[in-house]
Amino acid sequence: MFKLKMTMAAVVVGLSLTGCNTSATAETGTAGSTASTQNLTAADAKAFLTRAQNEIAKIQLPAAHAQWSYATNINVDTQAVSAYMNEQFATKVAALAKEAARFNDVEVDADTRRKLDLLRNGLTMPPPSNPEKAERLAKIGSELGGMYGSGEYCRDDKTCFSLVEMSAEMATSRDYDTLLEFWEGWREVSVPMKPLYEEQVNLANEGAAELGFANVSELWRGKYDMPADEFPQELDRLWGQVEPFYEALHCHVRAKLGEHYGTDKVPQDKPIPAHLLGNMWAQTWGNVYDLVKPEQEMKVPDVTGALKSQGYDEIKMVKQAESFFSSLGFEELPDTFWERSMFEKPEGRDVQCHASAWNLDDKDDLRIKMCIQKTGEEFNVIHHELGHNYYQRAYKDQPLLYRGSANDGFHEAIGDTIALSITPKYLKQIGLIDTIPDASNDIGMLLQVALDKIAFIPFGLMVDQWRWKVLAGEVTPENYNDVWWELRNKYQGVMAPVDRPADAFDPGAKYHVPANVPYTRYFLAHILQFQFHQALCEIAGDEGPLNRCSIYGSEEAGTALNNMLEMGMSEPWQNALETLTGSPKMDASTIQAYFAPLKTWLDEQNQGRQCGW
Ligand code: X8Z
Ligand code: ZN
Repeated sequence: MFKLKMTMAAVVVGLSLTGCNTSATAETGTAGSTASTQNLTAADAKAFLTRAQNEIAKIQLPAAHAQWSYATNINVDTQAVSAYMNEQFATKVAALAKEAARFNDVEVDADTRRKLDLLRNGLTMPPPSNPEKAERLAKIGSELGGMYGSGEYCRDDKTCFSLVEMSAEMATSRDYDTLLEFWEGWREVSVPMKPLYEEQVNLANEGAAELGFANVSELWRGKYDMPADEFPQELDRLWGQVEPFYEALHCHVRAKLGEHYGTDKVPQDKPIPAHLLGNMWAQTWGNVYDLVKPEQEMKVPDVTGALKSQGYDEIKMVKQAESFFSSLGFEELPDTFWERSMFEKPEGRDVQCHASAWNLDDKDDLRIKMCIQKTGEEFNVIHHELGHNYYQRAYKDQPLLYRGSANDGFHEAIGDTIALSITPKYLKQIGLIDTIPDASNDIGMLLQVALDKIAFIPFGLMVDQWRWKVLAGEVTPENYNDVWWELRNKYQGVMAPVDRPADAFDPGAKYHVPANVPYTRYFLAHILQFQFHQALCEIAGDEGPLNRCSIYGSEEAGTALNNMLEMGMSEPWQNALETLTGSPKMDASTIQAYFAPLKTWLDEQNQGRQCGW
């Protein structure tokens, strides 16, 4: 759909602008009024949708180019143009969304109703119809994005560090104080975001109310082919399936970190200090594998080392990822992808390094934007981004309102699903390792995967637990930071390593908060990718355990995957899921099956330990 054409950045378009199409807004601003709905027919609805999609298509193209220019070159000029284009785009869509509401009581076929609904709830941060407010909302969106993208931490002696540099330190340093310095340092960037964020919430809630939503929280929760109020229970159900496993992992990791840093630094009855887990946000823990690995020697492929010793550069990493998709039967990426993508952090200008994938023209202008680091972790991110690109290309011939993923979790799951096939078997096939470790090494390999995938799940859940409360006005600015840490504690068992200053706005130090990218999608993706992987392994005829399966080279698996991708969002996500997996239900039991031997091992390790926090 329109907001998804750039996967992440499109969301930014969807949110940050406003528009000034005041006259359009004023004319159509009487959504649902009796006067405007009289005598409307199903044919009127279809005609309206044709016009709406044409109008959106026309404006989304220049908006996308403006957004790309800004994200790859942050300066005062690109910021002004992107804010303006975002404003135009969002105002247009908001006006059309109000027009769509005129058909609420008109009897129309299911396809027409679905498109009208998608139009109504398509924006992420809908602008109010008041043009000054719409303009302000767009400006705030661009400004917050710029503050994050150009953010850096400087020491008193004026040596400065980018997020990329600090992330590399967080991954590799084992020095408590260095980790703490960078952890605190990066969180200085978000302090000035707070008043802007607060203002943005209020403006977008005004826009949501004009569209008939109680608030933006309801709008966000309402995008899942089920009532908005039932969706959180669905998430609770899934989290309940994973929680015991997460607690076992947490218990083991805390014990091992306690051995390394001392139990005075890592108390064994409290949440884990957030700076010790190998990641700026403690969202993935794979980088501390060496501290928590089994005592018995285990061979776990060192992808970072292999990439280095084989002289992989950024382009070669992307080519290798492309070739996986090609082996499944997907067409190669176009020349323009290679010409226009940003693979490296350019010298001498600020850019938005947070990885994203784009389709600027909804046809073939596919690109990724990354500041690729030559690590195994980033090799996975490349697959993640290409998954977005192949999805975008698969649904490009759908009507504009159906150009998007079945639900947003699907978009985030595709590349990760492919990356789950980066198993020793595959690494040997492409020559990155020489021998496939035998089954006695599986616990090590499962632990490595779990540190990234299982550790992520509660983080993927808590970010929007916070935002939904904020967007619904249940949490007010005085409590933004405290509630953030309450949720970090509750779901992740992670705590701030030091008392946070009164003006801290720690949520703003996570990209998706200033960028307004909803986050529940990643929680869903972490459940879905295991379901997809299992289904594809079965289709590919790989009968080994799931953690050893690779679908590399299986055109049957590729075809099955493509059949789902091509549907875009033309049907409820439950149907898309059923198309690939045979079941319409999201289900974490595949995760339980995938990691079952590790769970047994963790439970043994944890015997005699006091778990929980
Ligand atoms: O933001 C991303 C992708 C782009 S959609 C790199 N991810 C989340 C994050 O980095 O926080 C992927 C997993 C979680
Ligand atoms: Zn993504």
